[in-house]
Amino acid sequence: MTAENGTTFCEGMYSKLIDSDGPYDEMNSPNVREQHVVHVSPAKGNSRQPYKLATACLTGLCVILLLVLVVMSSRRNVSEVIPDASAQQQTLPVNITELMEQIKNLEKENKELETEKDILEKRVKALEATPSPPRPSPARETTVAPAASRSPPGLPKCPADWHRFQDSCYYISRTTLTWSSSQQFCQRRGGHLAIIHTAEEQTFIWNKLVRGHWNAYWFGITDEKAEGTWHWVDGTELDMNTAFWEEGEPNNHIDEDCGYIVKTQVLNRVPIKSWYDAPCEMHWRFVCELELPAVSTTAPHA
Ligand SMILES: [Ca+2]
Ligand SMILES: [Ca+2]
Repeated sequence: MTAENGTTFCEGMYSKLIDSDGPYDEMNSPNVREQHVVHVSPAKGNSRQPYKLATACLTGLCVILLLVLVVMSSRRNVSEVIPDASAQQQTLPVNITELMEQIKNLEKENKELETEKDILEKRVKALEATPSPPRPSPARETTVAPAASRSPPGLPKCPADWHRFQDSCYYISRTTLTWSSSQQFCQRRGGHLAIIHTAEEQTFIWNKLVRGHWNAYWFGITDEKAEGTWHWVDGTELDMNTAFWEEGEPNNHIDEDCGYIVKTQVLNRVPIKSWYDAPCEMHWRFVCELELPAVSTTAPHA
């Protein structure tokens, strides 16, 4: 259907409507009526066609309007989204800058802490390498360990961190080693793993030990050479009358050839029942003994 035909149909429709309503007097005259009839005649063949056409026109208009609305609203949405995006773009760099700043600060702190750690480690190493200095005293005394054979006049004293009992000094380690490494540690300091001959000595040592869940300390006894026959590190055999094994020990439970003392949190445990045997390769703390050089004023070591 062409536009010309559409115009004709619309005019026809309009004329038909006027004709049916008949608002004007002149339209009632037979001439006018005749004239109108002539105009209407093209649509006369199908009386429903004008309504269809009007509907089509209106539908077309509606579609066009709808399209216009859709286009306008989409443009509006875009214009609304863009400011949000631009706002995010404005805030994002700020956040990133802040985060970068924080990362830089943390890296700096980490570096400082690492430097501090290195310094402390060096200090610890230096302290470990330096032999314990003698305690300052008004009366001049020599250190005991390296000069044991050269007995100075007067009463010898124990090095720092060593505890005096009768003629011996005892060192309670804070680190753990195997039994043989513990013995070597003590030997390097002029002593040996503790040899315990009396209940008093055993109690003295036990009182110096730190309590713990199962705090174990090697001392100088082993049955490595002959199973069940216990010898001290000086080669003498253990006198069973002055042995302080826990009940049921030693039991050589898992090939256990070295002796240790246990001090636990249980307060009713007693020092004279605190010896156990364990595999010598286990890492326990240990007790060193340093025998002081005999002087005339002190009794010889029992
Ligand atoms: Ca054994
Ligand atoms: Ca055992």
